[in-house]
Amino acid sequence: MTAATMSLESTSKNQQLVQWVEDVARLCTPDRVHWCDGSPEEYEAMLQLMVLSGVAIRLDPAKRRNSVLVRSHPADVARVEDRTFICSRTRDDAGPTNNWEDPVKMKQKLTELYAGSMAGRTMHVIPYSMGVMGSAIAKIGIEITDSPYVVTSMHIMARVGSRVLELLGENGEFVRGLHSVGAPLGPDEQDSTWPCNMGHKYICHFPETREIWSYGSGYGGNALLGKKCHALRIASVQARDEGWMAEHMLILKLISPSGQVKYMTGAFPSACGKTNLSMLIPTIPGWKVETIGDDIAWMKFGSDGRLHAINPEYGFFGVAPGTSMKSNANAMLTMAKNSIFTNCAMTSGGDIWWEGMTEGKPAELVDWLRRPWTAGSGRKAAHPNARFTTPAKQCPVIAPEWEDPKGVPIDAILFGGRRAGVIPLVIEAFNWQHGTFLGATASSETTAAITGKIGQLRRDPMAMLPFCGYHMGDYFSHWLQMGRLADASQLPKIYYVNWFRQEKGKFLWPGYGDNSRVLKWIFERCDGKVHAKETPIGMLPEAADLDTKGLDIPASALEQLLRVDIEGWLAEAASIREYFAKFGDRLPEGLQLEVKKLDERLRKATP
Ligand code: O2Y
Ligand code: MN
Repeated sequence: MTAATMSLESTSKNQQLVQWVEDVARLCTPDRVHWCDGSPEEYEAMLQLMVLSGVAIRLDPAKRRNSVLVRSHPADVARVEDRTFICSRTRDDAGPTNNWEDPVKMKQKLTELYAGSMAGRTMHVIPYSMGVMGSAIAKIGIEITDSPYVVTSMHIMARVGSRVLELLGENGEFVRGLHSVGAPLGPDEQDSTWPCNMGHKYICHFPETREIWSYGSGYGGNALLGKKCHALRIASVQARDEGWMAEHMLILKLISPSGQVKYMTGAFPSACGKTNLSMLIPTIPGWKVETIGDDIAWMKFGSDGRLHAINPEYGFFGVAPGTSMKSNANAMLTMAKNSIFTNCAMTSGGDIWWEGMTEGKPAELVDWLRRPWTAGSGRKAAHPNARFTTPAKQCPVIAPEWEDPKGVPIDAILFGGRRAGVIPLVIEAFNWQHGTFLGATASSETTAAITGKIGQLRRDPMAMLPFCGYHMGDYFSHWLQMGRLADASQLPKIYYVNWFRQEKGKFLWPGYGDNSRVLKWIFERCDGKVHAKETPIGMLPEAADLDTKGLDIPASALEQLLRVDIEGWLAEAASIREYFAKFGDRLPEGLQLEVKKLDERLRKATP
C-alpha cells in the first residue's frame, strides 16, 4: 500500500460512525479521508509519508530495524496539564483537581478552531480497541486525526484496524476522539516538520458523551487519544458508571523459585519508575518478574469474585532518558526494532542516544533540536521527556498471559511516591478502606520535570491527579464501593512503598532490581507466610523478614527505612487533613474516619 492507495471508502456498517466521520470531514475540510485498516502496509505507508515530509528519519536498520526518529517542535514536547479540561455538565462534577469549562461553550470555541483545520491534509479514521478485541473488559474507540505520526503511534500503542469495525458492527458503542494538529495548509504552502498550533492547545474531555476533542498539539498524551484521554480520563467515568476500575497502574507477575505466581498492580506518579518496576530483573536468586503492562490497568471482578486486570494497551510509550541496560535491560531489548523514537539525539552511525543510556557520552551527536552536539557542550542531547514507542509483545519478559481476555487475578495493589523522609520502605494496609486511604494520600516531592520546582510536596491520589475524569472525592467513594462489592478475603491486599527514602542527601535503599526484596515480602504476606508488626501507620516488616542476603546495607539504614517517625507522621496526618478539606462534602466518610484513626493511633503511641 502506498499513501495513494489508502482506503478512502468507509468500511463500517455503523451509521452513527459514518455520519460522525462525514460531519467532521465537513467541518475540518481535509483533502481526503483515510479509513485505517491497521495493516503493516499501512504502517509502512505512513512512515514513508513522515520520512518524505521530514518529520521522521529512518535509523540504520542494521542497528535498529524498521525504526525511526521523530523530532517535535520545541513548543510541543509533553502532555499539557494546564490545557487539559474535563468539560462535564457542571464544574462540581469535574471537581477541584481538574480544569473545567462549560461543555457547550468549549464545543463552540473548538468548533471555530476545527473549521478548516485539516485543509491540505489527510483525515485518518483510526478504529482501535483498548484491550484484547472481544474481551469483556475491552472498549472500542475511534480516533480521527490529521497526523500520520499519531496513526503510526496508535498502531503500536493500541489494537488498530478493520477487525475493530467488524466488532463494532451496526450498533456498537465507541468513544469518539477528534484530534487535529491545528495547522491547515494553503494550496502551495510547504508543511513544517512538526505541524502544531502555537497559539491554541486544548485537550478536552466530555465525560457524559464519552468524547475527546484535542486541538493544537501532536505530542504523546495530547494526541494519542487511546492512552491517557480514553483509557484513563473517559474510562474512569465509564468504570464508575459500570462498576469497574480504570487505573494509572503497571501490572506485573512475580514468580517464586518454586514457580508460584502472584499478580500485582502498582500506581506511581509519572517519573517514579513504573516501566522499570514492571520489567524488573530481581537480584534475589530464583525469583522472576514478567510484565503484563507498564502504565494502565483496567480491573473488573471476575466470576471467581476476584479483581482481574487487563493492560488495555498494546505497546509502551516510555521515557527514554535514564533508560539503559543497567536500569532496564528489558525495555532496551524491547525497543531493538519496530520502534518510534521521539526527541532523542542521533548518533553519527544512524542510531539514537539519550542521557543515561551509556556510561560515557558519545563524542558527537545531532541533538533533538537537530543541532550538532559535542560531549563538552554542557547541553542535553535528548529532551528530558524524549520517548520510545515500542510494541509490548517484543518485551523479552512479557507474560504469556498478557493478552488473556479474562485478565489476571490481582493479589496485591501497590501505591508509591518519591519521598525523602517520613514514609517507610513499605506499609501494608490494615484493610481495603485503609488501603484506599493510603492511595488517596500518595505524594511525591516534586522533581523539576513535573512542576519546574524541586522538593515541594505534591499529593497525587492513586497517581490519578492528571487522569481522573471526574470529582476526585467521588473517585475515592468509588474505590470504597468496589471494596464493598467483594468478599474481603478475595480482595487484593494493599501496600504503600517508598524506594526514595534519603538520609543526608543519600538514598537509603538501592532500588532497581533490589526492589524485588520488597516484592518478595509482599508475595509472602499474600500467602500469610511471613509476619508483620502492627504499627500506628499500618503493618510493617520486621527487618529480619526482609531478604537482604547479598545486599550491602547497614543495619542502621534498614532500621531507618522501617522506622515509624511519630512526630513526622503527626505532621503528615495534619497535612492530609488539610488536603482532604479540598474535597468538601464529596470526601467519603470512610476516608475522614481513616485520618482521624491515624491521628489517634499516633497520639496513643507518643511516648
Ligand atoms: O508527555 C507525554 O505526552 C507522555 S505522558 C506519559 C506517557 C506514557 C506513560 N505515562 C505518561 C504519564 O505522564 O503518566
Ligand atoms: Mn503514566
